[in-house]
Amino acid sequence: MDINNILNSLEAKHPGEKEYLQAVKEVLICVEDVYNQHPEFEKAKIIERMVEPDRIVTFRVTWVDDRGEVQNNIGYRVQFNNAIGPYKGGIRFHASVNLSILKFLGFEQTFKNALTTLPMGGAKGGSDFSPRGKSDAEIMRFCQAFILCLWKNLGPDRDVPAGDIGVGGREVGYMYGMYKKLVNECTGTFTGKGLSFGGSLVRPEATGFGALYFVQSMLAEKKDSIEGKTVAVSGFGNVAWGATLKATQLGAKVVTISGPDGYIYDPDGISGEKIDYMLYLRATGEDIVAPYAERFPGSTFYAGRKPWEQKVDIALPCATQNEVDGEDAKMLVANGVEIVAEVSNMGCTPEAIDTFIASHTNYAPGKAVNAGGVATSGLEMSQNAEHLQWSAEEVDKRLHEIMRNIHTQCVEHGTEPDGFINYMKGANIAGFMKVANAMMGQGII
Ligand code: 2IT
Repeated sequence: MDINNILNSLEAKHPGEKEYLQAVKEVLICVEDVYNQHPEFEKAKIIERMVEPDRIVTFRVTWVDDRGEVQNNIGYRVQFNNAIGPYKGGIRFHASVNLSILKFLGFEQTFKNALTTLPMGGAKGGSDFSPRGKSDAEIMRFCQAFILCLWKNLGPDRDVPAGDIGVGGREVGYMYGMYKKLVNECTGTFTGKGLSFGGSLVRPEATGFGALYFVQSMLAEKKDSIEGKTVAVSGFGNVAWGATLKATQLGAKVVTISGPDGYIYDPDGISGEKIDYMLYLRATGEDIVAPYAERFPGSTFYAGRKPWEQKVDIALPCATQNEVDGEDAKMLVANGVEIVAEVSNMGCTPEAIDTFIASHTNYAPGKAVNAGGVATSGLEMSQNAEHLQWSAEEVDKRLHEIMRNIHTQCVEHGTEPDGFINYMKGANIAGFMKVANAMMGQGII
């Protein structure tokens, strides 16, 4: 495989799609050696087929705001790859959403879902609609308008969306409600649904919980444990909340959270009612963390800064792509960080990853660390298909097993001759091999 050739021709076809090209480049570099050991992959043009989405649906979403004004947004669904199972992946509502971002997310989702061992293909969707400052009625009208444009492409064995940034239980409920009305079937075509209409216990917590189970495995591999460690978390949404809750339960101390306005440093640890306060902050819809410092004396708000300047044992990026850059990584390493586990998708820039790997810092990529979210979505699909609801213990036990299994796959494929575990390489090779083999088995399609 000639990586530069493939990347150059992709760039010529999709100029300016920088996040997508970044995600593809990371995977190609990691899988180059194993790919070259399989001439049959080259013959079947597996890489060339894998890097292009199967299908992209783009549509205009028109809705009316509370002032009676007509609003237009762009909606997308990128159905990336269904070699392993139905298209599966979240929906993101954020002003920054564009095709490059959704293609990178759909591409990553394909390998992440393969790592879960559950039968799910990869997809992602969303809109440049910004939920910030919108009323509940506006959110509902937008969700309904979005689904009116997309519903024909969805189905329990075709494409199953879920939440992502800007899409939580409320938005999934509104979208699923409209979907159900249109198809007149209760097949559970969304995951992350409310508990009373087919949702799974533990799904809201699952991304953060799964990430901490993964971190526990990383520490166990080093004969260490999480108890007493200090943790920097970024973000303050659903994922940051679940991660903070589980880290605290396991005896670690979370000292930061962040928002677009800056970050909070709380040396006493973010525990108890402070964790609940994150939900309150999110529910205000203002997208700021500054009020935390007024509410909890002893904590400090640093405007316009990122938490990576604090000295911590574990860094958990839980906000968005490329939130840890080369400079942040240097600061973390200089301060002796032991583990960097991406909970956001592609949370670290390539420069940051190079810094971690060069210093032999244990860095693990989002597609392994945050796979507990979509894995639990897979468990929600199973429950819907058998028309049953499992107990929280049952779901949590399976989530724990899945995360341990993903860690094992990373160690198996990512351990270097000197014993250093390159989790990025391990996750990419393990995910790639599963998707490649599934594609090979189904012929040239
Ligand atoms: O990035 C992700 O894995 C998600 N947003 C969750 C996707 C899902 O289908 O649960």
